[in-house]
Amino acid sequence: MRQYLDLLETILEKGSEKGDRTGTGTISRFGHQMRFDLSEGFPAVTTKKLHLKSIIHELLWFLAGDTNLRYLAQNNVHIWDDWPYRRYKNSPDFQEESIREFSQKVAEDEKFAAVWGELGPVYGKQWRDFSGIDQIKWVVDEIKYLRKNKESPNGRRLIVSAWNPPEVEEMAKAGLPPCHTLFQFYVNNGKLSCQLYQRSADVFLGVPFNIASYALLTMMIAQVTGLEAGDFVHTFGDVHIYSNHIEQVKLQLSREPYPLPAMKINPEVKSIFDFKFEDFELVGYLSHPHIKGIVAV
Ligand code: UFP
Repeated sequence: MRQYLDLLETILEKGSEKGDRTGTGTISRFGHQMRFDLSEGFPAVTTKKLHLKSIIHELLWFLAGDTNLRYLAQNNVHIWDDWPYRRYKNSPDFQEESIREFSQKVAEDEKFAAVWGELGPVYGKQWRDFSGIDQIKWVVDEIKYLRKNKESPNGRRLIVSAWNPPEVEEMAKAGLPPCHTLFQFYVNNGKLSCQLYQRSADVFLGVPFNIASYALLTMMIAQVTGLEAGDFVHTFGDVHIYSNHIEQVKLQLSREPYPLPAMKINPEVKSIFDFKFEDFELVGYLSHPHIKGIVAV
């Protein structure tokens, strides 16, 4: 997958040093765009191993409108643990648990999860209930409607926004204000394309997940609206490499990418809300080994 390696190279060559909220330090650049033609294969990064299981569970969790860590903890997905753990650690309830013990407690103890696993009005809330609007249901219905009524003026208004200004502060408390801020669908020639605007992007750790997640979402929505998957266009605001990921990035740049795998989705599923973990199969995924990196919290 050249596009991802090109992005890494562009930041190393043209980016400049920039401090950040976490105090880690980054090399950053403002504005970038990648395009993936989903008919050419599933855009899974191959220059390190991608943990697709977490991506699928997280996406199903968003689509379910869930904002509590519990479902993720019960499915052994740990990508959101750092933020609620930090909140718990700074509270009087903290009993010296490790982050894994914290996650286990969230999985097993419903009451504990209700207090410490709640992330606030993050993606799931905004996607399914943005001030009372179910944006996912709306966008799917609108795309279906468009297919039948080609002159519909809403064909350029197929937008889902996770950025809800009055709730941004609340999202920041236990989780993060949305990084994938807004996405738009585009229907043409029987194909469904999607463009994401990502306001802030950790290119080593976050971006491989973000690409796969939105590519998958585009394929799922294409399936339930009877369209082919077109392009996934990934547009960035502050796109950065953390200073403690530089070695990992250079290692990736030294690796030769493998051909892209294919994503198989159970064709029986007809509603965007009916997908299950077992409905997805990544076929032919070859990758270089996993590379460790510390997440900036
Ligand atoms: N980040 C991503 N992708 C995500 C996500 C977070 O790259 O899906 F949730 C990174 C971007 C940034 C940090 O490095 O997390 C968020 O920090 P801030 O809110 O200060 O931009």
